[in-house]
Amino acid sequence: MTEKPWIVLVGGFLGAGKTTLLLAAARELERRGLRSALILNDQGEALVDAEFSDLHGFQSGEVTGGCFCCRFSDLLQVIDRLREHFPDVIFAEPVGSCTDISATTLHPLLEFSETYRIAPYTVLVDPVRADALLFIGADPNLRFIFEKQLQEADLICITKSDIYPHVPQIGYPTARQISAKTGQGVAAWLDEVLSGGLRVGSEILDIDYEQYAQAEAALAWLNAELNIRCRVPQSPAMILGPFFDCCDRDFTAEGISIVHMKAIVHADSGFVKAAICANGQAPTVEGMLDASPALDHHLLFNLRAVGEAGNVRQIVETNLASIEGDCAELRIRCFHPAAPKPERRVSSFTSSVHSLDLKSDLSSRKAGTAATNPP
Ligand SMILES: Nc1nc2c(ncn2[C@@H]2O[C@H](COP(=O)(O)OP(=O)(O)OP(=O)(O)O)[C@@H](O)[C@H]2O)c(=O)[nH]1
Ligand SMILES: [Mg+2]
Repeated sequence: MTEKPWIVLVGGFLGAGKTTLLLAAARELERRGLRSALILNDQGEALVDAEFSDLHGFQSGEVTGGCFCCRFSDLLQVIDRLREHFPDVIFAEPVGSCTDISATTLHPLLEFSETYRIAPYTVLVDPVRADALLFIGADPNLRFIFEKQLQEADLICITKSDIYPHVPQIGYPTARQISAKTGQGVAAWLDEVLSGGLRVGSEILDIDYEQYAQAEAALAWLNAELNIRCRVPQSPAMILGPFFDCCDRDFTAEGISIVHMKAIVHADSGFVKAAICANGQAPTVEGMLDASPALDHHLLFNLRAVGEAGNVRQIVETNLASIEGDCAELRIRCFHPAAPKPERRVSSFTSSVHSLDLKSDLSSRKAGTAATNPP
C-alpha cells in the first residue's frame, strides 16, 4: 500500500447495501493487515450506520446535516481527522438519495490527489429495488434519483446476491454481483477499485437541479434518538421488536411507503439492529438476539419513506410512547430534505473545480472529462 490513503466513494440508492459492503470490505482489508476508516453521511444527525460501524470497531466519522456535496468542507475536515489514525483506505458513503456525486464530490476530491488516491466511484444496486423502480408506473421521483445514480457510476455492482441471484436489466454494464453477507465478490471488488487501473469520474451528469430537489423532497426523513429506562430488565430485542413491527404496521395502514427503516437498541449487555427496505418485509436482524436483559437502553431510529413528514413523525412518536419504560433525552427530527446546493462542482468543459454561486442554474451544465490520479 502507498503512504497516500485511498478514498473510496460508494454510492447507490437507499438500502442498496452500502454500509454493509463497506463493513465487509473493512474486515477484508483487516485480514490483509490494512487499516480502514469509514465516513457516513446524512441529511440529519443520530445515524444508525455510524453507531453500527462503531460497534464493529472501525474508526468512523460523520458528515451530518446535508449531503457530501453541500458539506464538502466538512467532508474534507473529517477526512483529515481520520488520517490521524493512519488508515490505508477511507471509505465514504454518500446519502442514498443523493446523486451528482461525481461532479460535486469525486472531482473536487481529485484536487487533493497529492495527498490522497481517489478510487473510481462505485454505485451499488439492490436487484429488487431496480426491478421496482425501472418498472412502468414506478414512483417518478425515486426513479429519477435511481437513474441518475446509475448514469454517473464508474462501476456498478449488484448487491445481495445471496438472496437475489438474478442480475436486473438496468441498461448499463455491471461489474459484478456481490454479497456482503457471504463475501461473494467483495475481495474482487476491492482489488478492482484499488488497482488504480479504472477511470475515475468518467461521467459528469447533465442534471436539472430543480427536478433533483423535487425528487429528494418527496421523501420524509426521520432520525430519532432516546434513552430508555425499563421498569423491569429487558433485552434490546424485546424493546426493538415490538416498536419496529408497530411502526411498519402503522406506516402501511397510512399508505406511507417505507424506503429504508433501520433501528439499533444498545444496552451494556449488547445490541440488536433491525432494518427493512419495504413495508411488510421480514426485518434483517443483526447483533445479539440473546443479549441479557438490562434496565438501560439507547435507541436510534432512522426512517426514509415516501409520505408527509407530519404524519410520519406522529406515527413514530406514538410508538415511542408505547415503549415500556421511562424515556429521556428524546431527540427527534423529521423533515423533507432541502434542495441540494453543492459547495463546488466541476465546470462543464474544463473539468476544473469552482465554488458555486448557489443560486446559479446548474441544469445546463454538461459533460466534463474523466480525471486521473497523478502517479
Ligand atoms: N442478504 C443480504 N442482505 C444485505 C446485503 N447487504 C445489505 N443487506 C441488507 O440490506 C439492508 C440495507 O443495507 P445497508 O447496508 O444498511 O444499506 P445502505 O445502502 O447503507 O442504506 P442507507 O444508508 O439507508 O442508504 C440491511 O438490512 C442489510 O442487512 C447482502 O449482501 N445480503
Ligand atoms: Mg448506509
